[in-house]
Amino acid sequence: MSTFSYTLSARDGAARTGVISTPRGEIRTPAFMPVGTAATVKAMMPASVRETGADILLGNTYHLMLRPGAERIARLGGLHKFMDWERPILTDSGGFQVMSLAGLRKLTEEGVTFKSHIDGSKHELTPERSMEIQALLGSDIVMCFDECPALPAERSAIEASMKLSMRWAQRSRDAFGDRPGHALFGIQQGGLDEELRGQSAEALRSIGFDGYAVGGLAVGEGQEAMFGALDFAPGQLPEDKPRYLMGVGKPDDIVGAVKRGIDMMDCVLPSRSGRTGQVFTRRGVVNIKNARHMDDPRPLDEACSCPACRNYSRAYLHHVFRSQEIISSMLLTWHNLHYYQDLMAEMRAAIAIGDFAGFEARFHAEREKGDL
Ligand code: PRF
Ligand code: ZN
Repeated sequence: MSTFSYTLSARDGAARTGVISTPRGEIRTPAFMPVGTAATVKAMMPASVRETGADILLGNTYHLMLRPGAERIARLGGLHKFMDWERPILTDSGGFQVMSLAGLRKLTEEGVTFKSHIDGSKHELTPERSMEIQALLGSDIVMCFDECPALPAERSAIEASMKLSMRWAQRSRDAFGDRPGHALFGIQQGGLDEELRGQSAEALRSIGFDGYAVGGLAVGEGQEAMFGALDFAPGQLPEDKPRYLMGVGKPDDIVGAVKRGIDMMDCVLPSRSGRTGQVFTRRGVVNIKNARHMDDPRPLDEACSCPACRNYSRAYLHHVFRSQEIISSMLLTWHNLHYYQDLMAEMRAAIAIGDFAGFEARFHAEREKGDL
């Protein structure tokens, strides 16, 4: 059985392109991972998600442990079979979602106890239980159990939280054990502070992981501050392992992150926005709800080859959105995911030929033209 590996094939400045090989298939990097929180990428069939160009999906420990339960998914043959996605799945470890979604919660050295946002029932997550749940799900890329404050926060709070997450990273490593073909990623914390980020990176490197995430960003600091941290954070992590920026972001965030050395990203934005009528195009954001689309025979994005753009007018998409037809969520989500995957493919191609600067200039120039 082949195991997990990362091959870097080209770099352009700090930007990199390569391939992560797993027993369930290859992940071309930079990669965007659509979010399939509840064992579905909402409004999309798995084969359609694949058609947009996705190599890997993200799933969530927090949601799946609460409903339908990790043991149940394991009895039913694991998450891949359960949701009919046979390619790689990365699962987040739950701590971040507990802190942002759960009701009453209590954080201790041991882990976190919390009340479910679904029915108020009481649960506990620890590094050990998170590793157990992610193994029950059959996740290909398992994330360490971590925790982070929203920004802005006191340096002392960021430091204490980072150090706790590093102790949890060691416990995650110990509990994960040796699982050929499955990877465990560490998560760097430390807010916007270069020294704390450096200490966190050092702690993770000395434990040793198959990949490294930059956590604790996109938590209220704004793009400029996030880019400021990304000017040093990826460079503190091992070069020969994938680097994953968690929970990012808008198309321009993604371009800026790749430019600074990030290889993987995930975000609910393209799928969630598809359901609220917000559409990402090469000319910027379009709101399909707007009355100006009512008589418009043109596609959403002239350069897009997704079914929403190939087969339908803006007038139709406006109509089904206004009528709250289910196909509206399906088509807009498909388009948004397709747009994100095209963006990743364009960046991979640009890095491969050493023209990321040219790509970036065209990306911004097209957006500046605006829609219409
Ligand atoms: N840690 C984990 N998941 C996350 C984050 C984190 O810091 C973020 C921060 N943007 C999103 N998702 N485990
Ligand atoms: Zn499209």
